[in-house]
Amino acid sequence: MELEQLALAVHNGKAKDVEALVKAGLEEGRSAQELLDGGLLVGMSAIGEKFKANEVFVPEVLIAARALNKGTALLKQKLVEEGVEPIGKVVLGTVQGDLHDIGKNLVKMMLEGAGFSVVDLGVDVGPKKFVEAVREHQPQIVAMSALLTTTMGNQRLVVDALREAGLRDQVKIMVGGAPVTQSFSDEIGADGYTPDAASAADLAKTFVA
Ligand code: B1M
Repeated sequence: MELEQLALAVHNGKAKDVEALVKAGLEEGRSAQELLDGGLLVGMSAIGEKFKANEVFVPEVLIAARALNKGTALLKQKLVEEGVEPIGKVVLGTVQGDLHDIGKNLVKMMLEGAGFSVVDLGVDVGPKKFVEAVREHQPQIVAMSALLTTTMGNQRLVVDALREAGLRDQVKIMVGGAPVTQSFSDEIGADGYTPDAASAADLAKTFVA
């Protein structure tokens, strides 16, 4: 099998092809790392770029992510055996009072597609839970999503709670969601904002580079 075929299968959301190609690659003696970096993540990154450019939309990304997950599930054990480390850890959640999770889930997929491990706290996550998760998981990055003008302010509460807990300087804080802007991010003391999920993964990479 060729790595390009594997990347294309992820890009096109062909989960069964991804499964077959990963199995074939492993049988040919390729490392899990090679299949991940040279195939699966290349395909996911390509779909992310197209999503950013509005050339594909949410359904295509979800289908590609499903195909990616098929591949990573097959590689998981091998990756552990090969000692492959994720490039960083992110604690992610939709803030308190907010139940929207489609965008957050896309951010999660893009982050995982970029090689991060993600601790997903779900929706309606209060400042205390973010603080506890940072203590427990020691991530490099905290990422928050908010879809309502009435909940975006709760991102500030998380920044403040992390500061009060003495954890602010240990993490980079990223914010996003439809009503959020760069100036809002600056105002609440976050480290970065991006308008879409693919650029969120790009920004996260700069934080661990
Ligand atoms: Co609600 N909703 N909703 N809703 N909903 C909106 C957001 C709204 C704009 C609709 C409208 O009135 N036109 C409006 C908000 C108005 C405002 O505050 N300005 C609204 C409202 C008012 C409400 C309720 C209050 C309605 C009611 O009950 N009266 C209620 C609130 C519930 C609550 O949260 N407490 C509510 C409920 C719901 C549903 C449960 C029915 C459902 C959510 C289902 C779910 O998420 N599982 C829902 C939906 C689906 C929407 C719309 C239609 C779509 C949102 C969405 O998923 N978009 C939305 C209207 C719209 O946008 N057309 C609307 C697709 C998603 C991919 O985009 O999440 O923006 P988004 O993510 C983007 C970027 O923002 C970015 O990346 C993604 C793209 O790449 N991004 C990040 C997101 N997080 C990021 C984090 C980052 C970086 C980028 O870094 C960390």
